[in-house]
Amino acid sequence: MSYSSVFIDGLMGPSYHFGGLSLGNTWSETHFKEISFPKKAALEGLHKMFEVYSLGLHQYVLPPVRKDVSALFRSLGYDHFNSESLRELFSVNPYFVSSVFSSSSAWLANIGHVTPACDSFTHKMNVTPANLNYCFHRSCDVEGYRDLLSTLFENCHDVVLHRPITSSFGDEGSANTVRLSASSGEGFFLYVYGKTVDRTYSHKYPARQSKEAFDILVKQHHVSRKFVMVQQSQEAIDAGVFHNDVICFGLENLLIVHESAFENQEEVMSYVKELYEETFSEDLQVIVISREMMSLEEAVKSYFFNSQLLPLSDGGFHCFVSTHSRKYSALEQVLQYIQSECSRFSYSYVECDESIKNGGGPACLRLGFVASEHDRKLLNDAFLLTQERYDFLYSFISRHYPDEMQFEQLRDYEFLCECREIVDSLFREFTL
Ligand code: SUG
Repeated sequence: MSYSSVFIDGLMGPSYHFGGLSLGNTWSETHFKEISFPKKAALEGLHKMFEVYSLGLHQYVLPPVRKDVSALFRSLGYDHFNSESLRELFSVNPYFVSSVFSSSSAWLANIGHVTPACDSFTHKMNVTPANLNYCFHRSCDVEGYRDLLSTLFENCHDVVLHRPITSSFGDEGSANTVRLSASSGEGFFLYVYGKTVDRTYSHKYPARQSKEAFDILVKQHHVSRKFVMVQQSQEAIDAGVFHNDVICFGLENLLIVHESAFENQEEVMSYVKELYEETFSEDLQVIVISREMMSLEEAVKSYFFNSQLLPLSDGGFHCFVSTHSRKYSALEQVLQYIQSECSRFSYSYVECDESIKNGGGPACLRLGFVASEHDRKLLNDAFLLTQERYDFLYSFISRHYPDEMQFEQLRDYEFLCECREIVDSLFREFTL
């Protein structure tokens, strides 16, 4: 059976802003309260989707998650969402209001896990939404994600959609998974965790992803035996690597990783390579970017490792590097080195500056997985990106989204109601 790649991106919402909500994500901390540009943010994301679609790949687009704001206000102790309760909540703790109106649902790499049918003993695609328990604002998206995923897969009778893993164990979705594969298409997963229950950590930043969540996931999805659990280096987490996709990426038989990504990196990498090669009798190419070539600090600041790697029909890899990464002097050398090691590697630039200011590069913006033709054709067409859909969304966003937003507008009831109305209209346009 043939499998092809599917990419699902979310649209940035109209109240996109910089709330400083993510401890350990140095981007979010740095840009706290800066003026944001919601229209620009949404159009940049849409443009990236169009670039993927233009390469002939299957690209889907989800509207921003629609949150039950009244229920969220009730959970925070207020009977209703109205101008009085908003004013009061904002003066008590603006963090709550910022969390409820955050557009974090656009970072779809965190929406959940998809194990394709070919990698599961069930021979079915298994899907688990992430619990995103680390940050309150992200946990506000979980119900909405579940609804969107159910709608996306509603015609796929063979797909198993699970409940999120218990929130006792942090799970941040596919941002901490790298799916490599053999030429047969069979997958080989790297599950990268930052913490386990039996150790206490006293470092600068807490880790988000727990090993226990992966233990549960492997069992729940009946993942076939080809996977390795790898521990993120605490040094990297403390430098701002809050997800593995900030320091490592890969596809098929290519893995690109910074020297400081994992604990005991050399041993771990030789084990991964050995196991992959033993399993498939094929070579795994591991390209390690040394600190000398790009320091850990520069890896985080440039966000290069969050480039989006795509498979080309001629067997090559194409990488969307953010224009932001270009500002860093080490980038050129890194790209030249990768190309000298892997002749199938090409790249071009995409702009996603607004998203990056909150720590979301090209790869954060998408959930990527492979699906059999049978499963893919059953995905809900309401979300399929086509030229027509792109044109419609482009004009809708250009007409309706606010050009800019000040943090203080989070106390403006009328403004927030307008933002909700924009999301409601988008849902109607998607016929949801
Ligand atoms: O969870 N930023 C997101 C960025 C997610 C990036 N995803 C991946 N690496 N896959 C986060 O930290 C910041 C929101 C704010 O501060 O307003 C935020 O949620």
